[in-house]
Amino acid sequence: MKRLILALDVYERERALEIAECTADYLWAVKVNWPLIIGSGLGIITELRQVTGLPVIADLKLADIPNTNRLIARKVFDAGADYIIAHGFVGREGVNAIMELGETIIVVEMSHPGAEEFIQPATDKLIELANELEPFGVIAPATRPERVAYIRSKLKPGIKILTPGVGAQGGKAGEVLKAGADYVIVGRSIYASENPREAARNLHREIAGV
Ligand code: O7E
Repeated sequence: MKRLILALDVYERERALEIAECTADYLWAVKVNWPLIIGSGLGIITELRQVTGLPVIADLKLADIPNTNRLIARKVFDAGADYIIAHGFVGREGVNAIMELGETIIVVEMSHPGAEEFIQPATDKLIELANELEPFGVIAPATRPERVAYIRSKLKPGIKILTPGVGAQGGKAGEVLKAGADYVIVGRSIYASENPREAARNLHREIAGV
């Protein structure tokens, strides 16, 4: 089973397509964030699907009023995104507006040190929100495997846990998968390496060995 998600945080269309194509064999999905959408336009989502045949996750971390979330999500799903990532702290209506249009992933905790300031104190409530709405998955920090284990223990079975923070931010794929993550999200350790295909293959092997 493939459990690796590529965080394709480059600006340039050509480079993005090249990296996605050469790593696709080892990926479950490709995640696009604002850098690539700003650099290459929304059409990159359609192109990535065509080139890789993989699901595309639009990591927009939507955090707006329901109507604006809906307006954005409609265009992004129309462009071919399979999943959209949203913040839950705006309240259930904001998340629901996206879930009515397609598969959604809710952030319950983030991977950077600053996540301890505002997000971590709200994690329990965000887990409750996820358990109520039953999205495809939630985002949890690969940099804190003990928090992933905690989130897994509180989260309804069936809701997937996707974890960014492996590699450049210090997280280890093996540790976080053992803690209960379903997928790991990796950016710089793949796209900024000299040989992205080899980097993805090595991660894929590490994951397969768990
Ligand atoms: O550190 P890297 O280069 O491996 O990239 C990690 C990617 O995951 C990058 O796109 C970043 O924006 C994203 N991310 C985190 O690093 N930490 C988080 O807490 C959340 C995300 C993320 O994927 O957001 C989903 C909401």
